[in-house]
Amino acid sequence: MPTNLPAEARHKLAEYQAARTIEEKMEVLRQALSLIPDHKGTEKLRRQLRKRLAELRDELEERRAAKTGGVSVFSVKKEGWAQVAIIGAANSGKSSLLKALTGAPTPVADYPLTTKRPYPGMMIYSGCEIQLIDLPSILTEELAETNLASKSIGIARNSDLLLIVLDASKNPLAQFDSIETLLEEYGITLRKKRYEVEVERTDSGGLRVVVMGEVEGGQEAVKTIATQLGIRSAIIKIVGDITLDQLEEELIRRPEYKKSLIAINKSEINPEQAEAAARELESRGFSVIRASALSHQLEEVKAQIFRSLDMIRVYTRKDGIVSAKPLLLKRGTTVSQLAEKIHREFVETLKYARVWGPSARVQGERVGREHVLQDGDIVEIKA
Ligand SMILES: Nc1nc2c(ncn2[C@@H]2O[C@H](COP(=O)(O)OP(=O)(O)OP(=O)(O)O)[C@@H](O)[C@H]2O)c(=O)[nH]1
Ligand SMILES: [Mg+2]
Repeated sequence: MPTNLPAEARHKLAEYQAARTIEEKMEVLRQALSLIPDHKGTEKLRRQLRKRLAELRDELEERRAAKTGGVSVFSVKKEGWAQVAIIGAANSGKSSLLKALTGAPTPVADYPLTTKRPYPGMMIYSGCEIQLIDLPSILTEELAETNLASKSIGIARNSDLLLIVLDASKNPLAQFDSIETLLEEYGITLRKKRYEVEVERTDSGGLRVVVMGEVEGGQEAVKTIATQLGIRSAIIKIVGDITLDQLEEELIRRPEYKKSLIAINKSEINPEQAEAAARELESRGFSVIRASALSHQLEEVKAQIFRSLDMIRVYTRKDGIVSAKPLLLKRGTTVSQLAEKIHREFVETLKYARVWGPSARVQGERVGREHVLQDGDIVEIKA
């Protein structure tokens, strides 16, 4: 077992999986933490659990505020077709970018930790409304976690894209590494995983392991880890190659993949450093853009945000008239998913659709429910 935990701690973690209410979960986590010995090998797990605890505490606070009719300053109403969360270390220029990209009023100042709550703004790009949310810094200038980090990350978790802002005039790579580490501790990964683990609990029948790929230690090792975590009866499907450390992480707390775009801001102050950092991050497979919130030439930043969302624009047509504004949809959306998005009842009555544009073989082609749409399509739904 990778982290080498005592049995009682393991059992507590298993109980956590089964806990239903927030209070229960918090109690079990507190107990688990007290049972995990304090040494190098358990450091990461302890940090992850403490963060989970912080998030649960935030959730509880929000619920209590909602019950008494209060509105938390930390809730943001989703507007527009997609949400982009702006995150980064203090003073990197997040608020300045929000202002420059959307015109929304948000406090900007030359001292750190100015932003104390989320500020939304609407970015218009080629007819699409995309909500950007400026968030309190998750790290100080010295790269220590701030006390609002869990709240900011909570909002980031629910967004479609993270715009990670680095300060080119300081130490952009160190900032990025600290941000990535902190996000991982909060269960968010910026790297697409090469494997997929699915646990389907069953009432009886013991453990069944289905592997399509290479698992360190083979099926027996998977069963051992699962049993130790209190999973006794389940079908565990693993697709791809995975180490036991990764498997354990998936079972204790599955990291969630988030799309990201890195903006190296203030790049006009130190263009060489900005360029070097950009190249390094690109070589690690990330999308990077050099930016300057002061330059106000942010068309390229807008375009890149739009591309990074990886969404498609689809226009609807009714009685021969094409909608002025497109709908923004996830790549891979089908005709029936589009119908559902327009109106729930539409899905049931949907007969066929006609499509003009990139996904049509002939213009005005008649297609079925499973037809996959492409950017720029015009669709008329026949119900
Ligand atoms: N030279 C230069 N200064 C910038 C740029 N972007 C922001 N600034 C300045 O950097 C300082 C911090 O900007 P903010 O936008 O408040 O930074 P923030 O990331 O929101 O910081 P906090 O919310 O305070 O943690 C301000 O003095 C801005 O004017 C840029 O591209 N170039
Ligand atoms: Mg700010």
